[in-house]
Amino acid sequence: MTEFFGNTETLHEIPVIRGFLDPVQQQELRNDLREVARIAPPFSPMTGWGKPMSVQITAAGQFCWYSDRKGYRYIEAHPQTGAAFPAIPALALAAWRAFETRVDPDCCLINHYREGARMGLHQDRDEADFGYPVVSISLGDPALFRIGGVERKAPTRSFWLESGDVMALQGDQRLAFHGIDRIKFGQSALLQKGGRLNLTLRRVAP
Ligand code: MD6
Ligand code: FE
Repeated sequence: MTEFFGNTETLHEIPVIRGFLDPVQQQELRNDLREVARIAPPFSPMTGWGKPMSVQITAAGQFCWYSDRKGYRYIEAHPQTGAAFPAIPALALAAWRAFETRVDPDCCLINHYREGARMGLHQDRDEADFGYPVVSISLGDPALFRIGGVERKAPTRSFWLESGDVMALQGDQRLAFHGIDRIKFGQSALLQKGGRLNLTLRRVAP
């Protein structure tokens, strides 16, 4: 049985478990994700205005989020290989279960931030049931996370997410706008070439 440490704090009303994954668990999950990336190579989806996103994405589980000229949607086969996505790593499932025990996630979206990558303010609203949380795991370099309200113009606040931290958007915050302003590239030695991995666990199907 794996044991988890870490302290839950509530940052601006967002539950964050600092150090949910200890350094050895972070390495184990990183190794599992290397295998996921070998089977399902990361790609850069197109934004709504025809520019590729600065993050590269891939997924584990049944579904992967996808975007092209036709819009946003979840897909069940890799856009280049046509293969199904690999199984969700055990440590990622453990992070989900810290917040939601009724059902397991069917999507673990993996975002890779290289130097200078960011993610604009967005809502996660392509899933069937907003009663389930979206649970996030951070690995590698620290990232400045920004979150506002359910309306784009609501005021925002920011905090840093570090390697091993787990947090969730749930309840009233499930549809809050959020994004990543920047990462501190080169701070962490977890990833060979530096940068940051963010995993978001979701329930896409009802
Ligand atoms: C990131 N996170 O941390 C981007 N979405 O790189 C997200 O977009 C996110 O952290 C839904 C719930 C939690 C998140
Ligand atoms: Fe998101």
